[in-house]
Amino acid sequence: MTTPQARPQTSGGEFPRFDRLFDRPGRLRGTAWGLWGPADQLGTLNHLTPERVLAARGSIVTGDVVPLNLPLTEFDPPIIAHRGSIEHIVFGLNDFHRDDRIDNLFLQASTQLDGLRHFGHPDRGFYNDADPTRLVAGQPDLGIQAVAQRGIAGRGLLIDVGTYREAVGRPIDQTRNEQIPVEDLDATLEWQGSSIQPGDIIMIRTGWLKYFRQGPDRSDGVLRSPGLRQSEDTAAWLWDHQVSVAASDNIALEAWPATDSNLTVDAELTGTMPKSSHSGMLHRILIPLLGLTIGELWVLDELAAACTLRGRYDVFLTAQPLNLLGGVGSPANAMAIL
Ligand code: UVW
Repeated sequence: MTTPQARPQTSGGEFPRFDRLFDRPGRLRGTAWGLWGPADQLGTLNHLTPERVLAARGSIVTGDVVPLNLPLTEFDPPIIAHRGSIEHIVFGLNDFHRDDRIDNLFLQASTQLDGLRHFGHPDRGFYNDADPTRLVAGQPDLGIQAVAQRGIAGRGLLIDVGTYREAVGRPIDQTRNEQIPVEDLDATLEWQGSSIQPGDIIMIRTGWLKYFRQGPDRSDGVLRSPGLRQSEDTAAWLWDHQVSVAASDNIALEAWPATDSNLTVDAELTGTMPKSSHSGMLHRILIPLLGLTIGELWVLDELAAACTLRGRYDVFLTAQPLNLLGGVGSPANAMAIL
């Protein structure tokens, strides 16, 4: 089902900008569906062409390796209530042998990748018009195995908006769901002396994970994190830069909860679908309409320190999800090679 290295099927061969997606007819309007073929399962990962992976060699300077993953057991109790904590059982068949297994593993409970099954758009559906009845265990459609069988490797680019905002005297408020506009991302890139190249795996460091790991007061029981602004211009920015993956060190890439969002869906406005914690989420555009793989809870602090020292923010990046047929998400298994 996968279409590795698919070329965009567009008139004239040029890659359409976000606003051009709204010129597309009928069901395709405002979506990337069909751009990489009707059976495509990879979405923006198609930007990671062999030529771009090869060119990413140029980002390796010292060979230092920086893993970007939290422990699988990091959050106990779980950071999102319905994603339980793992139980790791080590046992032996005799005194001189050990095996182990994990029970209750929620694939998005720690540093993760969200695959294309994770969200559909309530008015439009799932990426490439996938049949929702097939998005179940044991079926391949939009499953994370398609990503695992391809692998994620290429040029990674850290966008350290957290440090930039501190440097300009406007620190991000880690205690609330502050919406970070794309203007701040552009300003960060300029401040770093970096620019995004097509196919980049971008890593947006807000500083939230570092703050959260210090154990802030959560006595009101509400999880909040700053993140990308919930607006169409954020989606356009990600699409027009042709990023292959957008990852971050916060809970949802976008601000959480999405209470200040200006994104609406008809199904909720007309009352055919009840509002929920997903109301207003940018996920509903990025994953199903644009086919963007998202990374969350990536550990970016050591990488940020190393990038500051070397004065450059591009790295060679790999992330290898579990080869799980029909998986919705996966531990990211991400690492940067400097
Ligand atoms: C949230 O919903 C907070 O994030 P995700 O489901 O993408 O992990």
